[in-house]
Amino acid sequence: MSKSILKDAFLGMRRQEAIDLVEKGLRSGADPFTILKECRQAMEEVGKRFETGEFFLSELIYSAEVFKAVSSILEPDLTSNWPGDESKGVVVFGTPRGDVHDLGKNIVITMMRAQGLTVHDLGVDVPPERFIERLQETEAPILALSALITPAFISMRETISLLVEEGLRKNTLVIIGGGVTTELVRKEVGADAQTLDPTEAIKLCRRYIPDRSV
Ligand code: B12
Repeated sequence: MSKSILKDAFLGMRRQEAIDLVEKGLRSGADPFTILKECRQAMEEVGKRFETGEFFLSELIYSAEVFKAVSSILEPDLTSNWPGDESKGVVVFGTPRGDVHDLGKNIVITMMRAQGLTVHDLGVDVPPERFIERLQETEAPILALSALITPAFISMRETISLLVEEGLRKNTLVIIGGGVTTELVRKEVGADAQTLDPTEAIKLCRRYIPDRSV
């Protein structure tokens, strides 16, 4: 499947065409992870056009609908091609206060669950206290935070500060992701790891879990 055709369907807000292209791509053996990456890049372009004023909020909202439709088609393939693994683990996951973006978070959660991780999804706009409460209730060793807007960095930092205050920081792996995050952001907010790649995130969790359980 040509990358630009799929991107054009996203940018043209042609939901059905995007669905057809993804279905056709999967049928012809295209890598689902590559298709996901192309969709993400298309969404990035939607964001850029929104920033420049070429697109409005309506396009931002509709592109999310296109993405949701496409990701539900991709999900079975994204979650079925992994080698089996014994390690199980518990993750508390959410989008921090001030941010309501959840498309990327939901994809990562689907993939984590398919890999045997138990994920407590707290949803979006989650205040720091709720993350801490849930970590205490579940004794989860991993906290995953997704951020798509820069104000969410402040909430991430507040959440991590609260982890420190509550004495949980040392025993919690904090992993962040989402379009606006970078290695620099990781350092600034005090997280342990940052990635945009769900596969990498699952590997990080797996590497961490056996260490904590012994
Ligand atoms: C769709 C969209 C929306 C939708 C969101 C719908 C939804 N249910 O999520 C709606 C319309 C609601 C929306 C609202 C707004 N948005 Co918006 N939105 C986007 C857009 C176009 C796409 C985001 C997306 O879903 N991408 C696709 C997913 C799959 O990618 P992803 O989230 O990055 O996830 C991948 C990885 O990062 C990773 N990942 C994600 N989370 C995590 C977490 C962990 C732990 C790990 C390991 C990995 C991981 O997994 C995914 C794998 O592919 C982006 C543009 C962009 N550059 O991303 C703007 C963007 C994020 N939005 C933006 C803005 C400004 C807004 C609004 C303020 C607009 C407004 N004026 O109201 C509001 C903010 C509302 C709020 N308080 O949060 C800006 C943010 C700018 C900034 N730096 O702060 C962007 C960058 C657009 C832009 N360039 O201006 N938006």
